[in-house]
Amino acid sequence: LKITSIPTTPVEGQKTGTSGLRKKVKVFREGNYLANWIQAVFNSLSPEDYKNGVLVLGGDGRYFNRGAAQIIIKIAAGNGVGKVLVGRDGIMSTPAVSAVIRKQKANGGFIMSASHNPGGPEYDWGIKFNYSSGQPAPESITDKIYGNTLSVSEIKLADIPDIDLACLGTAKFGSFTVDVIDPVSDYLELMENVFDFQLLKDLISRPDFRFIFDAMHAVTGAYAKPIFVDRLGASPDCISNGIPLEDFGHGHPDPNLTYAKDLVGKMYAENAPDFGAASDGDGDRNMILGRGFFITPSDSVAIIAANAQAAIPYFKNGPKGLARSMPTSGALDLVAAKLKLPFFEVPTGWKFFGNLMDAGKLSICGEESFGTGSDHVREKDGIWAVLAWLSILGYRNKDKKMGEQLISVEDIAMEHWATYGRNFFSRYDYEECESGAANQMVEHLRDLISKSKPDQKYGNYTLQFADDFSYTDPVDGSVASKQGLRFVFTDGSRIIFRLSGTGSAGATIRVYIEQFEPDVSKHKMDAQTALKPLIELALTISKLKEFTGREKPTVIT
Ligand code: VG1
Ligand code: CO
Repeated sequence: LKITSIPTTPVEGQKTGTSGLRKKVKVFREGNYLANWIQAVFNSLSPEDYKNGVLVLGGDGRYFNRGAAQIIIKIAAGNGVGKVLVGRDGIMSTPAVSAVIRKQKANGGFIMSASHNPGGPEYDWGIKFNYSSGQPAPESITDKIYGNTLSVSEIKLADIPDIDLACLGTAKFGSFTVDVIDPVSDYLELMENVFDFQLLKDLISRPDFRFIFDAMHAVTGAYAKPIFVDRLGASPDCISNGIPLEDFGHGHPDPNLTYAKDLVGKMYAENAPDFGAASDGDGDRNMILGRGFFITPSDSVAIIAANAQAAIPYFKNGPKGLARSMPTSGALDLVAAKLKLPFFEVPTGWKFFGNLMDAGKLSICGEESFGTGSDHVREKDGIWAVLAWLSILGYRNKDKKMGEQLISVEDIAMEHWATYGRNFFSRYDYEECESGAANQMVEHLRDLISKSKPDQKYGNYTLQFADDFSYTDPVDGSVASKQGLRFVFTDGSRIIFRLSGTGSAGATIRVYIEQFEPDVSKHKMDAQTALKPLIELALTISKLKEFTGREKPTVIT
Protein backbone atom coordinates (compact mmCIF):
# COMPACT_ATOMS: atom_id res chain seq x y z
CA LEU A 1 0.00 0.00 0.00
CA LYS A 2 1.53 3.27 -1.11
CA ILE A 3 0.91 6.17 1.26
CA THR A 4 1.47 9.78 0.30
CA SER A 5 1.93 12.54 2.82
CA ILE A 6 0.16 15.71 1.72
CA PRO A 7 1.16 18.93 3.44
CA THR A 8 -1.75 20.96 4.77
CA THR A 9 -2.48 24.01 6.88
CA PRO A 10 -5.06 24.25 9.68
CA VAL A 11 -8.48 25.79 9.03
CA GLU A 12 -10.32 27.77 11.70
CA GLY A 13 -13.76 26.89 12.95
CA GLN A 14 -13.76 23.08 12.85
CA LYS A 15 -15.26 22.73 16.30
CA THR A 16 -18.01 20.13 16.52
CA GLY A 17 -21.41 21.08 17.93
CA THR A 18 -24.16 19.06 19.59
CA SER A 19 -23.79 16.31 17.01
CA GLY A 20 -20.68 16.43 14.83
CA LEU A 21 -19.31 19.05 12.46
CA ARG A 22 -21.92 20.76 10.24
CA LYS A 23 -21.24 23.36 7.58
CA LYS A 24 -22.41 24.30 4.12
CA VAL A 25 -21.33 21.82 1.42
CA LYS A 26 -19.23 24.58 -0.16
CA VAL A 27 -17.19 24.94 3.03
CA PHE A 28 -16.48 21.22 3.22
CA ARG A 29 -15.35 21.21 -0.41
CA GLU A 30 -12.85 24.02 -0.02
CA GLY A 31 -9.22 22.86 -0.10
CA ASN A 32 -8.47 20.23 2.53
CA TYR A 33 -11.38 21.12 4.83
CA LEU A 34 -12.80 17.60 5.11
CA ALA A 35 -9.43 15.85 4.86
CA ASN A 36 -8.00 18.01 7.66
CA TRP A 37 -10.83 17.07 10.01
CA ILE A 38 -10.60 13.35 9.25
CA GLN A 39 -6.83 13.43 9.74
CA ALA A 40 -7.37 15.34 13.02
CA VAL A 41 -9.60 12.49 14.23
CA PHE A 42 -6.78 9.97 13.67
CA ASN A 43 -4.29 12.33 15.28
CA SER A 44 -6.57 12.39 18.35
CA LEU A 45 -6.85 8.63 18.83
CA SER A 46 -4.20 6.37 20.21
CA PRO A 47 -2.83 4.11 17.46
CA GLU A 48 -4.19 0.94 19.07
CA ASP A 49 -7.66 2.41 18.56
CA TYR A 50 -7.41 2.17 14.79
CA LYS A 51 -4.17 0.59 13.49
CA ASN A 52 -5.18 -2.60 11.68
CA GLY A 53 -8.63 -1.99 13.14
CA VAL A 54 -12.09 -1.85 11.62
CA LEU A 55 -14.08 1.31 10.94
CA VAL A 56 -17.68 1.60 9.78
CA LEU A 57 -18.71 4.28 7.30
CA GLY A 58 -22.29 5.30 6.66
CA GLY A 59 -24.35 8.28 5.71
CA ASP A 60 -27.80 9.64 5.03
CA GLY A 61 -27.46 9.74 1.23
CA ARG A 62 -27.12 13.51 1.00
CA TYR A 63 -25.26 15.43 -1.70
CA PHE A 64 -21.43 15.13 -1.42
CA ASN A 65 -21.54 11.85 0.55
CA ARG A 66 -20.23 9.81 -2.38
CA GLY A 67 -17.20 12.03 -2.91
CA ALA A 68 -16.60 12.40 0.81
CA ALA A 69 -16.70 8.61 1.29
CA GLN A 70 -13.79 8.17 -1.14
CA ILE A 71 -11.71 10.75 0.73
CA ILE A 72 -12.47 9.20 4.12
CA ILE A 73 -11.62 5.68 2.91
CA LYS A 74 -8.26 6.84 1.50
CA ILE A 75 -7.30 8.67 4.68
CA ALA A 76 -8.38 5.72 6.84
CA ALA A 77 -6.13 3.45 4.76
CA GLY A 78 -3.35 6.03 4.87
CA ASN A 79 -3.43 5.99 8.66
CA GLY A 80 -3.18 2.23 8.93
CA VAL A 81 -6.81 1.19 9.40
CA GLY A 82 -7.16 -2.48 8.39
CA LYS A 83 -10.71 -2.55 7.13
CA VAL A 84 -13.57 -0.18 6.32
CA LEU A 85 -17.15 -1.48 6.29
CA VAL A 86 -19.12 0.93 4.15
CA GLY A 87 -22.85 0.86 3.44
CA ARG A 88 -23.87 0.32 -0.18
CA ASP A 89 -23.98 3.70 -1.97
CA GLY A 90 -22.49 5.16 1.21
CA ILE A 91 -25.88 4.73 2.89
CA MET A 92 -26.35 3.65 6.48
CA SER A 93 -28.56 5.31 9.08
CA THR A 94 -27.05 6.71 12.26
CA PRO A 95 -28.57 4.00 14.50
CA ALA A 96 -27.55 1.32 11.99
CA VAL A 97 -23.93 2.54 12.05
CA SER A 98 -24.06 2.26 15.82
CA ALA A 99 -25.52 -1.25 15.53
CA VAL A 100 -22.89 -2.37 12.99
CA ILE A 101 -20.01 -0.96 15.10
CA ARG A 102 -21.27 -3.03 18.02
CA LYS A 103 -22.11 -6.20 16.15
CA GLN A 104 -18.92 -6.27 14.06
CA LYS A 105 -16.81 -5.19 17.05
CA ALA A 106 -15.42 -2.31 15.05
CA ASN A 107 -13.19 0.35 16.58
CA GLY A 108 -15.55 3.10 15.59
CA GLY A 109 -17.13 4.77 12.62
CA PHE A 110 -17.90 7.88 10.64
CA ILE A 111 -21.41 9.07 9.81
CA MET A 112 -21.76 11.45 6.87
CA SER A 113 -24.85 13.43 7.76
CA ALA A 114 -26.14 16.82 8.80
CA SER A 115 -29.21 15.00 10.12
CA HIS A 116 -32.38 17.03 9.60
CA ASN A 117 -30.63 19.99 7.94
CA PRO A 118 -31.52 20.32 4.23
CA GLY A 119 -29.10 18.81 1.69
CA GLY A 120 -27.88 19.76 -1.80
CA PRO A 121 -25.07 21.86 -3.27
CA GLU A 122 -26.33 25.02 -1.54
CA TYR A 123 -27.16 23.38 1.78
CA ASP A 124 -25.54 21.45 4.60
CA TRP A 125 -23.14 18.60 4.99
CA GLY A 126 -21.87 17.06 8.18
CA ILE A 127 -19.70 14.39 9.74
CA LYS A 128 -19.72 12.61 13.06
CA PHE A 129 -17.27 10.24 14.69
CA ASN A 130 -18.50 7.40 16.91
CA TYR A 131 -16.22 5.17 18.94
CA SER A 132 -16.16 1.49 19.77
CA SER A 133 -19.35 1.17 21.81
CA GLY A 134 -21.17 2.79 18.91
CA GLN A 135 -21.51 6.02 20.83
CA PRO A 136 -20.96 9.56 19.52
CA ALA A 137 -17.49 10.65 20.61
CA PRO A 138 -17.70 12.31 24.03
CA GLU A 139 -16.49 15.86 24.57
CA SER A 140 -13.11 14.67 25.80
CA ILE A 141 -12.50 13.27 22.29
CA THR A 142 -14.22 16.04 20.30
CA ASP A 143 -12.16 18.64 22.19
CA LYS A 144 -8.99 16.76 21.23
CA ILE A 145 -10.11 16.57 17.60
CA TYR A 146 -10.71 20.31 17.58
CA GLY A 147 -7.26 20.89 19.08
CA ASN A 148 -5.73 18.79 16.34
CA THR A 149 -7.56 20.67 13.58
CA LEU A 150 -5.59 23.72 14.74
CA SER A 151 -2.23 22.01 14.31
CA VAL A 152 -2.70 19.44 11.54
CA SER A 153 0.18 19.68 9.06
CA GLU A 154 0.04 16.55 6.92
CA ILE A 155 -2.66 14.27 5.57
CA LYS A 156 -1.80 10.61 5.12
CA LEU A 157 -3.49 9.40 1.98
CA ALA A 158 -3.38 5.88 0.59
CA ASP A 159 -2.81 5.68 -3.12
CA ILE A 160 -5.82 3.51 -4.02
CA PRO A 161 -8.51 3.89 -6.69
CA ASP A 162 -12.04 5.05 -5.90
CA ILE A 163 -14.19 2.26 -4.51
CA ASP A 164 -17.32 1.17 -6.40
CA LEU A 165 -19.85 1.79 -3.65
CA ALA A 166 -22.79 0.59 -5.72
CA CYS A 167 -21.87 -3.11 -5.53
CA LEU A 168 -21.72 -5.30 -2.45
CA GLY A 169 -18.35 -7.03 -2.08
CA THR A 170 -14.78 -6.85 -0.94
CA ALA A 171 -11.84 -4.94 -2.41
CA LYS A 172 -8.31 -5.58 -1.16
CA PHE A 173 -5.30 -3.27 -1.43
CA GLY A 174 -2.35 -4.88 0.32
CA SER A 175 -3.11 -4.90 4.03
CA PHE A 176 -6.21 -2.73 3.57
CA THR A 177 -9.72 -4.03 2.83
CA VAL A 178 -12.97 -2.32 1.96
CA ASP A 179 -16.22 -4.22 2.39
CA VAL A 180 -19.29 -2.71 0.78
CA ILE A 181 -22.08 -4.07 2.96
CA ASP A 182 -25.87 -4.16 2.97
CA PRO A 183 -26.82 -1.28 5.30
CA VAL A 184 -29.97 -3.04 6.53
CA SER A 185 -29.23 -6.65 7.48
CA ASP A 186 -27.33 -6.27 10.79
CA TYR A 187 -29.79 -3.61 11.88
CA LEU A 188 -32.83 -5.68 10.97
CA GLU A 189 -31.42 -8.66 12.83
CA LEU A 190 -31.04 -6.48 15.92
CA MET A 191 -34.64 -5.24 15.62
CA GLU A 192 -35.79 -8.86 15.41
CA ASN A 193 -34.03 -9.54 18.69
CA VAL A 194 -35.47 -6.48 20.41
CA PHE A 195 -39.12 -6.78 19.32
CA ASP A 196 -41.72 -9.50 18.96
CA PHE A 197 -42.03 -9.49 15.16
CA GLN A 198 -45.00 -11.84 15.23
CA LEU A 199 -46.91 -9.38 17.42
CA LEU A 200 -46.02 -6.60 14.99
CA LYS A 201 -47.01 -8.66 11.96
CA ASP A 202 -50.35 -9.56 13.52
CA LEU A 203 -51.12 -5.89 14.08
CA ILE A 204 -49.95 -4.66 10.70
CA SER A 205 -51.87 -7.36 8.82
CA ARG A 206 -55.19 -6.50 10.53
CA PRO A 207 -57.61 -5.06 8.00
CA ASP A 208 -58.90 -2.69 10.70
CA PHE A 209 -55.47 -1.17 11.37
CA ARG A 210 -53.87 1.23 8.91
CA PHE A 211 -50.24 2.30 9.19
CA ILE A 212 -48.27 4.88 7.18
CA PHE A 213 -44.61 5.85 7.25
CA ASP A 214 -42.97 8.90 5.66
CA ALA A 215 -39.23 8.50 5.01
CA MET A 216 -38.98 12.12 3.82
CA HIS A 217 -36.72 11.00 0.94
CA ALA A 218 -34.03 10.44 3.56
CA VAL A 219 -32.09 7.43 4.79
CA THR A 220 -34.97 5.45 6.32
CA GLY A 221 -36.22 5.05 2.77
CA ALA A 222 -33.59 2.32 2.52
CA TYR A 223 -34.95 0.61 5.68
CA ALA A 224 -38.71 1.10 5.40
CA LYS A 225 -39.42 -1.40 2.63
CA PRO A 226 -37.19 -4.24 3.91
CA ILE A 227 -38.55 -3.86 7.44
CA PHE A 228 -42.17 -2.69 7.22
CA VAL A 229 -43.14 -4.23 3.88
CA ASP A 230 -40.94 -7.28 3.26
CA ARG A 231 -40.60 -8.41 6.86
CA LEU A 232 -43.76 -7.15 8.59
CA GLY A 233 -46.20 -7.40 5.70
CA ALA A 234 -47.27 -3.77 5.35
CA SER A 235 -48.51 -2.83 1.91
CA PRO A 236 -45.92 -0.98 -0.21
CA ASP A 237 -48.19 2.05 -0.50
CA CYS A 238 -47.92 2.56 3.28
CA ILE A 239 -44.56 4.16 2.64
CA SER A 240 -44.21 7.60 1.17
CA ASN A 241 -41.12 9.46 0.01
CA GLY A 242 -39.35 6.12 0.34
CA ILE A 243 -36.44 6.75 -2.00
CA PRO A 244 -33.40 8.45 -0.46
CA LEU A 245 -32.46 11.49 -2.56
CA GLU A 246 -29.39 13.72 -2.40
CA ASP A 247 -31.49 16.80 -1.70
CA PHE A 248 -34.30 14.95 0.13
CA GLY A 249 -36.60 16.01 -2.73
CA HIS A 250 -36.00 19.68 -1.86
CA GLY A 251 -37.37 18.86 1.57
CA HIS A 252 -36.31 19.60 5.10
CA PRO A 253 -36.06 16.07 6.49
CA ASP A 254 -37.10 16.95 10.01
CA PRO A 255 -40.05 14.94 11.30
CA ASN A 256 -42.10 17.59 13.10
CA LEU A 257 -45.47 19.28 12.63
CA THR A 258 -43.95 21.98 10.42
CA TYR A 259 -41.66 20.05 8.09
CA ALA A 260 -43.50 16.72 7.84
CA LYS A 261 -46.55 18.51 6.39
CA ASP A 262 -47.61 15.65 4.06
CA LEU A 263 -47.82 13.13 6.85
CA VAL A 264 -49.54 15.54 9.21
CA GLY A 265 -52.10 16.33 6.49
CA LYS A 266 -52.87 12.64 6.01
CA MET A 267 -53.13 11.94 9.73
CA TYR A 268 -55.52 14.83 10.34
CA ALA A 269 -57.68 14.17 7.26
CA GLU A 270 -61.07 12.52 7.39
CA ASN A 271 -60.74 8.74 7.43
CA ALA A 272 -57.08 9.08 8.50
CA PRO A 273 -54.97 5.96 9.17
CA ASP A 274 -54.58 4.68 12.74
CA PHE A 275 -50.88 5.30 13.02
CA GLY A 276 -48.42 7.54 11.17
CA ALA A 277 -44.71 8.06 11.64
CA ALA A 278 -41.77 9.80 10.02
CA SER A 279 -38.02 9.87 10.46
CA ASP A 280 -35.29 12.42 9.72
CA GLY A 281 -32.30 12.71 7.38
CA ASP A 282 -30.10 10.15 9.12
CA GLY A 283 -32.86 8.01 10.66
CA ASP A 284 -32.31 8.79 14.32
CA ARG A 285 -35.38 10.99 14.89
CA ASN A 286 -39.04 10.02 14.83
CA MET A 287 -42.46 11.59 14.93
CA ILE A 288 -45.43 9.56 16.12
CA LEU A 289 -49.00 10.43 15.20
CA GLY A 290 -52.32 8.78 15.88
CA ARG A 291 -55.48 9.57 13.95
CA GLY A 292 -55.74 13.35 14.38
CA PHE A 293 -53.43 13.13 17.36
CA PHE A 294 -49.79 14.18 17.89
CA ILE A 295 -47.62 12.50 20.51
CA THR A 296 -44.97 14.92 21.77
CA PRO A 297 -41.52 13.31 21.92
CA SER A 298 -41.43 14.00 25.68
CA ASP A 299 -44.65 12.01 26.13
CA SER A 300 -43.52 9.38 23.65
CA VAL A 301 -40.47 8.31 25.65
CA ALA A 302 -42.54 8.30 28.86
CA ILE A 303 -45.25 6.14 27.30
CA ILE A 304 -42.72 3.75 25.78
CA ALA A 305 -40.97 3.43 29.14
CA ALA A 306 -44.25 2.80 30.98
CA ASN A 307 -45.25 0.02 28.55
CA ALA A 308 -41.90 -1.45 27.58
CA GLN A 309 -41.77 -4.38 29.95
CA ALA A 310 -45.12 -5.73 28.81
CA ALA A 311 -44.86 -5.06 25.08
CA ILE A 312 -41.18 -5.40 24.12
CA PRO A 313 -39.26 -8.64 24.76
CA TYR A 314 -35.91 -6.79 25.04
CA PHE A 315 -37.25 -5.19 28.25
CA LYS A 316 -38.87 -8.30 29.68
CA ASN A 317 -36.99 -7.86 32.96
CA GLY A 318 -37.89 -4.17 33.09
CA PRO A 319 -35.72 -1.24 32.03
CA LYS A 320 -32.55 -0.67 34.09
CA GLY A 321 -32.99 3.05 34.27
CA LEU A 322 -34.50 6.00 32.42
CA ALA A 323 -33.04 9.31 31.27
CA ARG A 324 -33.93 12.45 29.37
CA SER A 325 -32.16 15.56 28.22
CA MET A 326 -32.65 18.57 30.47
CA PRO A 327 -35.13 20.50 28.27
CA THR A 328 -37.29 17.39 27.71
CA SER A 329 -40.47 17.46 29.81
CA GLY A 330 -40.69 15.76 33.17
CA ALA A 331 -43.21 13.13 31.97
CA LEU A 332 -40.46 10.49 32.05
CA ASP A 333 -39.48 11.43 35.62
CA LEU A 334 -42.97 10.43 36.77
CA VAL A 335 -42.70 7.02 35.10
CA ALA A 336 -39.27 6.47 36.68
CA ALA A 337 -40.69 7.34 40.11
CA LYS A 338 -43.67 5.01 39.71
CA LEU A 339 -41.56 2.11 38.42
CA LYS A 340 -38.89 2.89 41.05
CA LEU A 341 -36.18 3.12 38.42
CA PRO A 342 -32.91 5.06 38.50
CA PHE A 343 -33.36 8.32 36.63
CA PHE A 344 -30.91 10.74 34.99
CA GLU A 345 -31.17 14.24 33.52
CA VAL A 346 -28.37 14.97 31.04
CA PRO A 347 -27.50 17.88 28.72
CA THR A 348 -28.89 18.08 25.19
CA GLY A 349 -27.21 15.68 22.75
CA TRP A 350 -27.18 11.89 22.64
CA LYS A 351 -23.49 11.60 23.56
CA PHE A 352 -24.38 12.06 27.24
CA PHE A 353 -26.49 8.88 27.45
CA GLY A 354 -23.79 6.47 26.29
CA ASN A 355 -21.70 6.32 29.46
CA LEU A 356 -24.79 5.51 31.52
CA MET A 357 -25.72 2.74 29.10
CA ASP A 358 -22.20 1.29 29.05
CA ALA A 359 -22.31 1.26 32.86
CA GLY A 360 -25.60 -0.67 32.83
CA LYS A 361 -27.52 2.16 34.48
CA LEU A 362 -29.79 3.14 31.62
CA SER A 363 -32.12 1.39 29.16
CA ILE A 364 -34.63 3.89 27.74
CA CYS A 365 -34.07 7.57 27.08
CA GLY A 366 -35.23 10.45 24.96
CA GLU A 367 -35.05 14.06 23.98
CA GLU A 368 -37.82 16.53 23.24
CA SER A 369 -36.29 17.00 19.77
CA PHE A 370 -37.94 13.85 18.38
CA GLY A 371 -35.17 11.55 19.61
CA THR A 372 -36.03 8.32 21.38
CA GLY A 373 -33.96 5.23 21.95
CA SER A 374 -32.53 2.56 24.18
CA ASP A 375 -29.34 0.74 24.98
CA HIS A 376 -29.77 -1.68 22.04
CA VAL A 377 -27.48 0.85 20.28
CA ARG A 378 -25.79 4.08 21.38
CA GLU A 379 -27.73 6.49 19.19
CA LYS A 380 -31.32 7.58 19.11
CA ASP A 381 -33.27 5.40 16.73
CA GLY A 382 -36.25 6.46 14.63
CA ILE A 383 -37.33 3.03 13.36
CA TRP A 384 -36.90 1.57 16.84
CA ALA A 385 -39.33 4.18 18.19
CA VAL A 386 -41.87 3.34 15.48
CA LEU A 387 -41.57 -0.39 16.24
CA ALA A 388 -41.85 0.36 19.97
CA TRP A 389 -45.14 2.20 19.42
CA LEU A 390 -46.45 -0.52 17.10
CA SER A 391 -45.51 -3.07 19.77
CA ILE A 392 -47.52 -1.18 22.39
CA LEU A 393 -50.51 -0.95 20.04
CA GLY A 394 -50.10 -4.61 19.06
CA TYR A 395 -49.91 -5.71 22.66
CA ARG A 396 -52.90 -3.64 23.78
CA ASN A 397 -55.01 -4.87 20.87
CA LYS A 398 -53.90 -8.46 20.57
CA ASP A 399 -57.16 -9.87 21.90
CA LYS A 400 -59.43 -7.52 19.98
CA LYS A 401 -61.69 -9.30 17.52
CA MET A 402 -62.60 -7.86 14.15
CA GLY A 403 -65.41 -5.37 14.54
CA GLU A 404 -64.33 -4.44 18.05
CA GLN A 405 -63.00 -0.90 18.52
CA LEU A 406 -59.20 -0.90 18.69
CA ILE A 407 -57.33 0.94 21.44
CA SER A 408 -55.88 3.96 19.64
CA VAL A 409 -52.77 6.08 20.01
CA GLU A 410 -54.96 8.78 21.54
CA ASP A 411 -56.51 6.29 24.02
CA ILE A 412 -53.03 5.27 25.14
CA ALA A 413 -51.97 8.90 25.66
CA MET A 414 -55.17 9.85 27.52
CA GLU A 415 -54.80 6.83 29.76
CA HIS A 416 -51.17 7.69 30.44
CA TRP A 417 -52.08 11.27 31.39
CA ALA A 418 -54.92 10.08 33.61
CA THR A 419 -52.41 7.93 35.50
CA TYR A 420 -49.46 10.33 35.66
CA GLY A 421 -50.84 13.78 34.86
CA ARG A 422 -49.98 15.69 31.70
CA ASN A 423 -46.80 17.68 31.17
CA PHE A 424 -47.79 20.29 28.60
CA PHE A 425 -44.71 21.05 26.53
CA SER A 426 -43.74 23.20 23.58
CA ARG A 427 -40.55 24.40 21.95
CA TYR A 428 -40.17 27.65 20.01
CA ASP A 429 -37.25 27.88 17.57
CA TYR A 430 -36.00 31.18 16.21
CA GLU A 431 -33.72 30.11 13.37
CA GLU A 432 -30.87 32.09 11.82
CA CYS A 433 -30.94 35.01 14.23
CA GLU A 434 -28.05 37.41 14.13
CA SER A 435 -25.38 35.80 16.38
CA GLY A 436 -24.47 39.02 18.21
CA ALA A 437 -28.10 39.66 19.16
CA ALA A 438 -28.60 36.06 20.32
CA ASN A 439 -25.49 36.24 22.48
CA GLN A 440 -26.64 39.52 23.99
CA MET A 441 -29.93 37.93 24.92
CA VAL A 442 -28.09 35.06 26.59
CA GLU A 443 -25.94 37.56 28.52
CA HIS A 444 -29.06 39.41 29.61
CA LEU A 445 -30.56 36.14 30.89
CA ARG A 446 -27.36 35.17 32.70
CA ASP A 447 -27.42 38.52 34.40
CA LEU A 448 -31.06 38.03 35.37
CA ILE A 449 -30.27 34.59 36.76
CA SER A 450 -27.39 35.91 38.84
CA LYS A 451 -29.77 38.44 40.42
CA SER A 452 -32.75 36.12 40.81
CA LYS A 453 -33.85 34.82 44.19
CA PRO A 454 -36.06 31.92 45.21
CA ASP A 455 -39.67 32.96 45.95
CA GLN A 456 -39.37 35.90 43.57
CA LYS A 457 -42.62 36.49 41.63
CA TYR A 458 -42.72 36.27 37.84
CA GLY A 459 -46.30 37.17 36.94
CA ASN A 460 -48.42 34.42 38.49
CA TYR A 461 -45.42 32.15 38.94
CA THR A 462 -43.09 31.90 41.91
CA LEU A 463 -39.47 31.10 41.22
CA GLN A 464 -38.05 27.96 42.76
CA PHE A 465 -34.60 28.48 41.23
CA ALA A 466 -32.88 29.74 38.11
CA ASP A 467 -29.51 28.52 36.85
CA ASP A 468 -27.29 27.60 33.93
CA PHE A 469 -27.54 23.81 33.75
CA SER A 470 -24.37 21.93 34.54
CA TYR A 471 -23.94 18.16 34.46
CA THR A 472 -21.45 15.91 36.15
CA ASP A 473 -21.31 12.51 34.49
CA PRO A 474 -21.91 9.96 37.27
CA VAL A 475 -19.69 7.41 35.50
CA ASP A 476 -16.51 9.30 34.64
CA GLY A 477 -16.97 12.52 36.60
CA SER A 478 -16.59 14.76 33.54
CA VAL A 479 -18.41 18.08 33.79
CA ALA A 480 -20.42 19.83 31.05
CA SER A 481 -21.36 23.39 32.00
CA LYS A 482 -23.45 26.16 30.40
CA GLN A 483 -25.93 23.67 28.99
CA GLY A 484 -29.07 25.83 29.09
CA LEU A 485 -30.61 28.62 31.12
CA ARG A 486 -33.43 27.41 33.35
CA PHE A 487 -36.18 29.18 35.23
CA VAL A 488 -37.94 26.60 37.36
CA PHE A 489 -41.10 27.64 39.25
CA THR A 490 -42.60 26.28 42.46
CA ASP A 491 -45.45 24.50 40.62
CA GLY A 492 -42.89 22.60 38.52
CA SER A 493 -43.33 24.80 35.44
CA ARG A 494 -40.14 25.51 33.53
CA ILE A 495 -38.84 27.98 30.97
CA ILE A 496 -35.52 27.07 29.35
CA PHE A 497 -33.35 28.92 26.86
CA ARG A 498 -30.53 27.43 24.76
CA LEU A 499 -28.61 28.24 21.64
CA SER A 500 -28.59 25.42 19.10
CA GLY A 501 -25.33 23.62 18.42
CA THR A 502 -26.32 22.05 15.10
CA GLY A 503 -26.90 25.01 12.77
CA SER A 504 -24.60 26.08 9.97
CA ALA A 505 -25.50 29.79 9.76
CA GLY A 506 -26.36 32.45 12.36
CA ALA A 507 -27.75 31.46 15.75
CA THR A 508 -30.86 29.46 16.49
CA ILE A 509 -32.52 30.30 19.80
CA ARG A 510 -34.58 27.54 21.37
CA VAL A 511 -37.16 28.32 24.06
CA TYR A 512 -38.63 25.33 25.90
CA ILE A 513 -41.82 25.68 27.93
CA GLU A 514 -43.36 23.14 30.25
CA GLN A 515 -46.26 23.06 32.67
CA PHE A 516 -47.64 20.13 34.65
CA GLU A 517 -51.39 19.55 34.78
CA PRO A 518 -52.76 16.90 37.16
CA ASP A 519 -56.43 17.73 36.43
CA VAL A 520 -57.85 15.16 33.97
CA SER A 521 -60.59 17.53 32.85
CA LYS A 522 -57.89 19.80 31.36
CA HIS A 523 -55.87 17.11 29.58
CA LYS A 524 -57.58 17.63 26.22
CA MET A 525 -56.56 21.26 26.07
CA ASP A 526 -54.44 22.45 23.19
CA ALA A 527 -50.82 22.81 24.37
CA GLN A 528 -50.45 26.32 22.93
CA THR A 529 -53.53 27.46 24.83
CA ALA A 530 -52.48 25.79 28.05
CA LEU A 531 -48.98 27.25 27.85
CA LYS A 532 -49.87 30.74 26.67
CA PRO A 533 -49.17 32.60 29.96
CA LEU A 534 -45.84 30.85 30.37
CA ILE A 535 -44.84 31.53 26.75
CA GLU A 536 -45.61 35.21 27.21
CA LEU A 537 -43.57 35.24 30.39
CA ALA A 538 -40.64 33.64 28.54
CA LEU A 539 -40.74 36.34 25.86
CA THR A 540 -40.97 39.11 28.45
CA ILE A 541 -38.13 38.01 30.70
CA SER A 542 -35.79 37.24 27.78
CA LYS A 543 -36.64 40.43 25.84
CA LEU A 544 -36.35 38.14 22.82
CA LYS A 545 -38.25 40.45 20.49
CA GLU A 546 -36.18 43.46 21.53
CA PHE A 547 -32.87 41.65 21.05
CA THR A 548 -33.63 39.77 17.84
CA GLY A 549 -36.40 41.75 16.18
CA ARG A 550 -38.31 38.50 15.73
CA GLU A 551 -42.06 38.68 16.14
CA LYS A 552 -42.66 34.96 15.64
CA PRO A 553 -40.72 31.72 15.94
CA THR A 554 -39.63 29.90 12.77
CA VAL A 555 -40.86 26.55 14.06
CA ILE A 556 -43.13 25.56 16.93
CA THR A 557 -43.08 21.96 18.09
C1 VG1 B 1 -30.52 19.37 18.26
C2 VG1 B 1 -31.48 18.85 19.31
C3 VG1 B 1 -30.80 17.82 20.17
C4 VG1 B 1 -30.28 16.68 19.28
C5 VG1 B 1 -29.37 17.26 18.22
C6 VG1 B 1 -28.90 16.22 17.23
O1 VG1 B 1 -29.43 20.00 18.88
O2 VG1 B 1 -31.97 19.91 20.10
O3 VG1 B 1 -31.71 17.34 21.13
O4 VG1 B 1 -29.57 15.74 20.04
O5 VG1 B 1 -30.06 18.27 17.47
O6 VG1 B 1 -29.97 15.59 16.60
P1 VG1 B 1 -29.31 21.60 19.05
O7 VG1 B 1 -27.98 21.84 19.67
O8 VG1 B 1 -29.48 22.17 17.68
O9 VG1 B 1 -30.45 22.00 19.92
V1 VG1 B 1 -29.76 14.99 15.03
O10 VG1 B 1 -31.11 14.18 14.61
O11 VG1 B 1 -29.29 16.34 14.29
O12 VG1 B 1 -28.37 13.99 15.05
CO1 CO C 1 -30.79 13.02 12.99
